[in-house]
Amino acid sequence: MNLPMKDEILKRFLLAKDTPISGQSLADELGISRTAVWKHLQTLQEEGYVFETIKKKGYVLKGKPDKVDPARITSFLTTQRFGRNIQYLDEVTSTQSVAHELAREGVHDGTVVIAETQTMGKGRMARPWESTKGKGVWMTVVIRPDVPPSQAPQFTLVAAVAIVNAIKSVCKNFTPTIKWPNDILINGRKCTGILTEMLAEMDRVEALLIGIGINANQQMEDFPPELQTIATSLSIEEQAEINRPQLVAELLNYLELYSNLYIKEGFKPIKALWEESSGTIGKQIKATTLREVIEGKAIGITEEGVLEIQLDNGEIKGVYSADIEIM
Ligand code: BT5
Repeated sequence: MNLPMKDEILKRFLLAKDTPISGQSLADELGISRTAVWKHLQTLQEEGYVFETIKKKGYVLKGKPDKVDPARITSFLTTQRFGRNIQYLDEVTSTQSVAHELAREGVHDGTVVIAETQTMGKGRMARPWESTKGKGVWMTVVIRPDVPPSQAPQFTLVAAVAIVNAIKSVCKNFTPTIKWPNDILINGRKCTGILTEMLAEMDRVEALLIGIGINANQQMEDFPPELQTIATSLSIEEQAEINRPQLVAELLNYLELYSNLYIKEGFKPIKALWEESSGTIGKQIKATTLREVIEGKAIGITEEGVLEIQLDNGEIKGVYSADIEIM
């Protein structure tokens, strides 16, 4: 697959390591003008790549945009509220815990907590979440929608749709799919998990904490053995380095767009977007809930985001939360 010209240039610098590459040789090799080469280098610099000029020899790539610091994220943001307040931490137990504290202190809708690594990253039901340092997106977005607690699970689906679109805007070599309710898969392997937690009163959500973990730049050996058969990263699938700040910003751009859409028009438009990217609907599945194991065909989600499974005897069961195995 042909890469965009800017990425072709970047790839050559990554391969050349410390050997300088001249603007003229790039222009000749790629069949473009030296001015065009220079413009692409400018764009790469704006994205956080650092080039050193070596007299009479050319350029060497000296730095990559490898931190998810707020300045880099903000340079790609188009939002009004989401990501306009970012708490950036090098190491944290879990971004969810920090977000809980901030939410209780009353931070604004769209506040983000993001870290380079988590020492106690968590999935649903306190399962551990592997958060390799500097390689993924480990973040929590605090949102404050004016909805009853019963609608909170729908925000996992809003987030899933936003994540799929953000991934599609930075990766071109594959199509991610959503596995109900909270996983994003690439070719059957998990690249993203979502954990939605809530601070609420009886009839009103005070804050939703949308925890998102995306494997961005891990290579297979970065994963512990037990994940090597079930997990993947965007970089492995795209065969390129992922610009994490750009990915985070795209995600926040889409998350604001879709939560606004949800607040304005309800779940219906989100449901349609979700179904377009679903890898669950139409499949034979096994759903393990806290109470039972249900096997059947996933036939759709309801207006509430509940998964409907048709059993062999024709009966339809609705599932609010479960672990899904696609058969
Ligand atoms: C999830 O739970 O998938 C939700 C993960 C949410 C993580 C984010 S990171 C930022 C924020 N802060 C946190 O502390 N958490 C959130 P669940 O569906 O229960 O899946 C958990 C299972 O996924 C584990 O039992 C492993 O089998 C697998 N797993 C763990 N780490 C993984 C990784 N990096 N990539 C793929 N699979 C992983």
